[in-house]
Amino acid sequence: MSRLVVVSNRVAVPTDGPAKAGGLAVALREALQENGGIWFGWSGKTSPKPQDEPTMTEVEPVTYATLDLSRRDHQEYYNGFANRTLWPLFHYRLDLADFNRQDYAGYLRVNTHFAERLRPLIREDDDLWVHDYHLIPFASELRRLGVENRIGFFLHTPFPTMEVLLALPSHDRLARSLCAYDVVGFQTVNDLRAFHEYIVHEAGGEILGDNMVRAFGRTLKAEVYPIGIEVETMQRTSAHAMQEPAVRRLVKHMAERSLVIGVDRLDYSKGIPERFRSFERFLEKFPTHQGKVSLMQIAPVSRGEVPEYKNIREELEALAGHINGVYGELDWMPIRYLNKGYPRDTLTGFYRTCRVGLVTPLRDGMNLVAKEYVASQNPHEPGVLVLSRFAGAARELDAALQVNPYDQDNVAEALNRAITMPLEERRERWESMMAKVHDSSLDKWRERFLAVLRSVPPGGFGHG
Ligand code: GDG
Repeated sequence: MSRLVVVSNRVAVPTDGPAKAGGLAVALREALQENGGIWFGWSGKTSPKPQDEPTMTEVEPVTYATLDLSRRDHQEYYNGFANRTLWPLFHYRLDLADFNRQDYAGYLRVNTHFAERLRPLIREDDDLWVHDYHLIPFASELRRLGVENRIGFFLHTPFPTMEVLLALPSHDRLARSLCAYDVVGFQTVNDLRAFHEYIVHEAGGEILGDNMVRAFGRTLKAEVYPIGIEVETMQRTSAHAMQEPAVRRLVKHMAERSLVIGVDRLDYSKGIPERFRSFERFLEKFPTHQGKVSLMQIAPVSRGEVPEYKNIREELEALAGHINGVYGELDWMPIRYLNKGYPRDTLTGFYRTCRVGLVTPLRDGMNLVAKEYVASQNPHEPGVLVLSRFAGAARELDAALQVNPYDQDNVAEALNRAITMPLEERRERWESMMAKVHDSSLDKWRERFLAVLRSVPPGGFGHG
């Protein structure tokens, strides 16, 4: 079988230590190990004068090829266009999106430079799989350099509706470069629908049968591939994690009380301030829970150099302080806000210990935390998932208590229902969700995408 070349913004090089590798990194590494290949992308480091050639790390049968970024490229490509333009725009936050030509030029420059550096490493029959919004123009840059291999793309974030995308000054070029791929994968049918809308109404393209799209002089496949988690591993580790000191400490400390858990990168798309306010509303509306139910929010810092991320951090500190000040007692605090990360195994034990998983993003491509919470539950006594309807995961996890995260009363009522839900209903809902989590496991997601990519005829689906 042909080799696989994975391209992503960050590369999980095993020699950098296993602790950093998340579920996605493990799944992609496994795909590479099956047939051998290359994982190419940014090293995660900046340097004043980055070397021109990628640093190669061989861990048979995989080659990890990484490039450093200059301070300027890091600022314009990563902190700038990727995380201050595309990220907010794709999450429907036009109010936070910064449209800046210099950053856009930096984004294109890094994509071009990366494509030029990868070009000599590509063999004729390699299949390429590019990931996420940082690298949308990557395939068109490779095509310009004469690469005719199969190239697939997976977008981990939502794809916004046409009206939102049109606010991006370079929307045309971006959409055109998406069409340079042979297969484009989205998280949900909503994202695919939004892409179709743009193709038909803005690009003058056509939707053909069998999930094919024709636009900008190319034909490609655009489909839904909901991403998942390593279900069995999660189930196993969550049971073992109950013996971990951190988890035992938590269980002991809880005594007769119940915990609601939130776990998110500290990001405005995750709706954490709205969640804190909804929790306050819950205590106000259902005072019998005061002194008995706490929200434990784990939120490791993310993209700390971007101003909007600094602002949200300050907002959350003030909110948690306010709510704890008003409602807290000597021996009970309503919100435990932990601004740091925990090892993955410990996290699964936390999920299993907490009676409610509160996952309320304002917008999310999928949201793996929702699926991880479900997979980590004790089957005999599962907790309840309260899930935003704006998370991609809501399409599959319809047995969760679905909420509108903007509606504090709605979230407060769902929390009350979750805390008081009888065991039988908890089990029924959990079994239904668990079946869905199994259906879209990380392995299945990867295998399905690669099978479709490998079925693309040599030279692509055709031009025109
Ligand atoms: C993007 C899309 C899409 C969090 N805190 C800790 C920790 N985490 C882990 C979680 C989970 C992962 O980070 C977060 O994944 P999400 O899916 O929830 O969100 P994003 O980071 O925004 O991911 C998203 C995803 O890509 C995949 O396509 O679902 O929509 O935005 O796995 O467990 N892990 C550890 N300690 C922590 O404190 N170890």
